[in-house]
Amino acid sequence: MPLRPLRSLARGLRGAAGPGPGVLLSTPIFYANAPPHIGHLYSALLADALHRHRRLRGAAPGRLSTGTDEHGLKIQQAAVAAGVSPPQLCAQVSGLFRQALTQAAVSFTDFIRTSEPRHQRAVQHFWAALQDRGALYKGSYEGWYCTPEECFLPESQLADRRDTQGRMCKVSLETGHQVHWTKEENYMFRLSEFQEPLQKWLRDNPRVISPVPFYQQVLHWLEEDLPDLSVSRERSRLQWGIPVPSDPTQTIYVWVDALVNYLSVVGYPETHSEWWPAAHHVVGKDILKFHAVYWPALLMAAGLAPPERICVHSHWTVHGQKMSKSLGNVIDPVSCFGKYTVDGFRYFLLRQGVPERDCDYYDEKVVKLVNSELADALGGLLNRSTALSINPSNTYPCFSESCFPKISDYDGTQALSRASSEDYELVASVASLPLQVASHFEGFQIYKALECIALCVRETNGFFQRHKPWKLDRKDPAEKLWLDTIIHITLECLRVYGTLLQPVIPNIADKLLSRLSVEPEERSLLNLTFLPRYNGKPCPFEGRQLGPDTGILFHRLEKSRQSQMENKRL
Ligand code: ME8
Repeated sequence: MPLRPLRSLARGLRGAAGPGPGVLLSTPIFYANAPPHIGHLYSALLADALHRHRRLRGAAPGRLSTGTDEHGLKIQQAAVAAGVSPPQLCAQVSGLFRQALTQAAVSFTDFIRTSEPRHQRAVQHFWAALQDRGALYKGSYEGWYCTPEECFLPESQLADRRDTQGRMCKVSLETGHQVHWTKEENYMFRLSEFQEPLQKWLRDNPRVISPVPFYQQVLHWLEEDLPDLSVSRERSRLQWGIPVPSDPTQTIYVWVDALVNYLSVVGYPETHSEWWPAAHHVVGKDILKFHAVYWPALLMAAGLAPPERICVHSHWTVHGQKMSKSLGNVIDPVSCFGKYTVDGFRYFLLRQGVPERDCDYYDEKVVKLVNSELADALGGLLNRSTALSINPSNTYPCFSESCFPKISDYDGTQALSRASSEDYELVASVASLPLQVASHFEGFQIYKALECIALCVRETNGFFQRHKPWKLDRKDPAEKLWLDTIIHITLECLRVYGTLLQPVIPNIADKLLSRLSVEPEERSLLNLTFLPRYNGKPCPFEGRQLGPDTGILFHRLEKSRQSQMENKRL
């Protein structure tokens, strides 16, 4: 049976995913015109899990930035509609985002609001750098402007529709939002000059955009025409924004303003070089062009390097439909925390969300997944393996080499050996799990990491079930050795799962590791050695008293009343 040597595990972890320099991880900054929904939360959770995983791997301290995008016509109009001033609307909505992300245990180190003076300074400095380097010119611009998307759209991205009064109008093909003909004097950015430098940047850095289909999509865009970009609006039309430094009749385009947030958080223009360009942006596919075409070009034009990495994810739909205020199907994350707990909901989004494709949300799916994987499989395993009936001393029991000899030493003659080939397979799977998980995190495939862990949890339940430790007689010395070995292996597996799950379900992982009496300094991914006794090394946990919290790890969720009723109606 091919087995991976367990010894190489720690070395492998250090090599493939060991300590690295600190990076700035970022979420998009969210428009402050409406409260957060689960799509925003998903972006933030992906970034948070990556940030926590890096920290556990012993990388130099990094940063995780998030915040709110507060300028532009969209916000100006939303404030008018709400009967409040733009600053009032922004303060209120920004507070909701901060609260929801904090409640979700997103471990952000920076929260930026684009209305802050530090950001205004950074944007104006960035603008001046573009101007000094000849990247801007004044021109007359006309085209179809889509306010909800805050950009001009070419004819190829438009369709003809009738509005609510039956009049013909033009709408964005992708979002269905109405566009308006706009003609004005603007500052233009020489984007067209960056077509080749952008292509070269992508060719030289094939891993800069993940997953691969999005990388290819950007390369494809760069084969098409790349016209110059309008980067300001007339102040008479847009007052809620940062003025162009040398021309108070113009307001800086909201996307230039917003993208510079990634520099403002690291102290541009003074201290950014401590971090830049070690920036990893997590973004939704809807804003890929802004991050993978406009942003790197703007940076190059201002004399800075493009970001190191762009991690792109697709969208959540709800019952197969796009989430929208008008459809009334927007899912509020805070109510989800109430229904499924913070960790339950974090687990669901990260386990089910696949960056390459859109994912559909419905309540029953959350209940089913979280009950089966967190309550039954993981919680059940902990509960069964720590039950006082089979482990009355409530300690981490000892491993016996004679019951579970190392495969290379095993000649089939040891009388006490009770291990089967499936057991050795389990040990091999769990031994290789930390490396697998690290490589899935590296590849921005957190859902795959969770899939691998869930599979191992299932295998461990199978191991426990197969050997029925509750039937072994603790008074018989030979049986006791085997009983303790079964529990030892199970707790070792649980220790690995708890350690690996910390970036995704920090509260549950903490409870699990505390129950196993794993100290905070023993929870790093760097020193994670599974089942050292199997390799003839001492196990620091053997004989330790288990933690005092014997409560249920995760309570099964009830199906919500509403979804029960919906099911009956179907
Ligand atoms: O675009 N599913 O802000 P925004 C998954 N302010 N993720 C979703 C989603 C969905 N259904 N809907 C939104 C903006 N998102 C700009 C960004 S950055 C310099 C400026 C996530 O409030 C996804 O990450 O519209 C998307 O890119 C982001 O929220 C857009 O948020």
